[in-house]
Amino acid sequence: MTGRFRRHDRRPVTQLNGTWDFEFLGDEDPDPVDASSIRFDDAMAVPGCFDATPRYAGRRGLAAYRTRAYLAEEGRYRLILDGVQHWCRVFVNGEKMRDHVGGFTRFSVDFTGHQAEEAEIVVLVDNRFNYDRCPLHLEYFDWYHFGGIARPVELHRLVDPWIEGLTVTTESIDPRRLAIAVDYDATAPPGRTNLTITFDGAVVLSETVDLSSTPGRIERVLELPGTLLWSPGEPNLHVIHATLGEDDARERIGIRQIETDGRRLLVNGEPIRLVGFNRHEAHPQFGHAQPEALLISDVQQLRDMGCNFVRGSHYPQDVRFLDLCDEAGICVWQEAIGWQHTAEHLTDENFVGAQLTNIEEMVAASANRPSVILWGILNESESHVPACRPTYERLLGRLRELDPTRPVTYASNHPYDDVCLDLADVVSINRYPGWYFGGVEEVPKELDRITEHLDSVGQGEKPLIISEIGAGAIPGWHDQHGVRWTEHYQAELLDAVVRHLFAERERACGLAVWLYNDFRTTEEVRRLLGRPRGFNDKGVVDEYRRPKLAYETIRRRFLALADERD
Ligand code: ADA
Repeated sequence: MTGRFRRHDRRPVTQLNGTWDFEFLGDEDPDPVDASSIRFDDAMAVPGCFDATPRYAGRRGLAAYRTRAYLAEEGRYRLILDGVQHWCRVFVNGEKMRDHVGGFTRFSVDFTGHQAEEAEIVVLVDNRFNYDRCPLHLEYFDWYHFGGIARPVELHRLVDPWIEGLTVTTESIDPRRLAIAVDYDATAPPGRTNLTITFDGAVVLSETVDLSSTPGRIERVLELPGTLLWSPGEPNLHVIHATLGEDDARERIGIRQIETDGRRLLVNGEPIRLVGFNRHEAHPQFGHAQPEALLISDVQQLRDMGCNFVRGSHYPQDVRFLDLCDEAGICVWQEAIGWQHTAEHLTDENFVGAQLTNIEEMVAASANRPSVILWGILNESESHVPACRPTYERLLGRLRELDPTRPVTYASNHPYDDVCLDLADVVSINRYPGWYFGGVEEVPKELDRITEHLDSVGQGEKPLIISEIGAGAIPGWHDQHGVRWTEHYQAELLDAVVRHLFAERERACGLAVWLYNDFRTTEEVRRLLGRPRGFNDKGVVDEYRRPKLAYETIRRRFLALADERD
C-alpha cells in the first residue's frame, strides 16, 4: 500500500508511519480502558513491534499507541492498517470504532472528520494469548508472536462514490482478456458519473456510468492484444488506473494464467517447477515488522539462490513483499494463518469464523498480485480426522468462491492417513525424513514412500508440492561427527532432497525447503526445549540473514535446475 508504487492520484492519502506515542498497560483488561485517560509516557515506531525493543522485549500484555492526523476538510475518512499483532481495538477521538482479530491482514476503520481537525487515533494492541478473544494466535505455535502495529498505516479521504476496490483478473491469455471489477461504495447516491480506465497510461475505456443500474460494482472486460504476459522468467507488469467521479485507484498487475494439468502446474500453459523456501516474517530487532531494506534484501538472497518460489509460512505475507515478488518473478503460496489445529478448533464456530475472515482479508489484499499463484490454509492441522473435513471443505470452498482463478491447497503432515486431500487442487506434504526420523539415507526412501502412497489412494495424478522438509543447523556449529545441528548435516540433507526430488526423478512439481530464515520460536517451554537458542534453526540463513553452509549447496542445485529450465 505504501512505497514506490502510488495507488491514488486524486484521493488524498496520508502516511501515518513514524513515531507514535506509546504506553505499556501490561495486565490490564482492554474492555474498561478509556482511550482518553491513557498517559502515554513513551514512544514507539510504526510499523514496529514493541516487544522486539529493549524495554519491552518478551513482554506480553496490553499496549496503547497514539497518533494525530490533520484533517483538511469535513467528510469521510478511512484509516487503513496493514497488520496489527495480534488483537486490537481502534478509537478515533475517544470513540471506540472497532476490534480486529489476528495480525498479518489489512483492515480499515471509517469515520467522519471535521474541517481543520486534529483527529486523535488510539490503537489498543494486545499480544496476549486468549482463545476466546483471538483464536488465530495460540501459544503453542512454532513461532514467536510479536506484538505491535507491525505494518504500515494510512489515512484516506473518501469522496462519494469512492472506489472500494479495483480487481483485475486474467480471463484469457489468448486472446489477452482481462476482467475488471470496480467496487464502489454501495450507499453512494444514485446518479451518473464518469468512469475512465487506463492501461499502462493509455485510455482504454471512458464512459458515463449510471450508478443506480449497477449498485456497488461495475464490471467490464478489456481485450489487450499483444500485451506482454507475466511469468517467473519474464515478470512483465502492467498498470491499470481507474477513475470514478472524483476518486481513483491504481493497481499493478500481471497477465497470466495458472492451471493444473494432471501432475503439472502450468503458468500460461507451460509446466513450471517451483523451487524455493518457506519464509517467516521475523527479525530479532523488528519482530514481524519488515523494513523495506530487509524485504528487498530477502528477495535478493532468494533470487541469488535461484529460487522461483516462496511459501508464506504460516500467514499472509506483507503486500510489500508480494510487490517485490511480482517484480522478481517469484511465485508465492499465500497462506491464511494456521498451525497444527486440532479437531476441537476445527469444529468450533468461533475459530472457523475467524479463519473465514482471515481468508477474506488475505484475498482482498493480495488477489491482484501475479506472484500469488496458490492459496493455502491451515498448516498441518488434523486433516486426518474425519470431523475436520467439513471445515476444510468450507474454507477451501470459500477461497474458490472468492477467487476461482488460482488453485487451492493446504500443507498436510499426515501423508499416510489424510482424509481431505481430494478437496485440494494441489497435494502438499510436510515431512522431515533425516531430521525427526532416520538419517540422510531416509530422504529418498521416504519421498518415494509418500508418492507411492499418494498413487495408491488416487491422489497421485495431481500436482505435488513438498511443502516442508529440512534440518536444523545452529549457525556456526561444526563438529567432525557431522551430526544433527551442524551446518554440514543440514547441507548434506538438503542436497539429498533436491537431488532426489528433481535431479533424479521429476515426481513433484514443487519444493519449499523448510526454511529460508531462522526465527525466534514461542516461549512455551515444551517446544523451546527442542529449539536451541530459542530459535527454529532450520534456516539456510540465520535470523540476521547470514548464510549457512546450506545456502551455497542449495544455490548450486537450484541454479543448475534453472539452467536446465532455460
Ligand atoms: C512443522 C511446521 C513448521 C515448523 C517445523 C519444524 O512442519 O509446519 O512450522 O514448526 O515443523 O521446524 O519442526
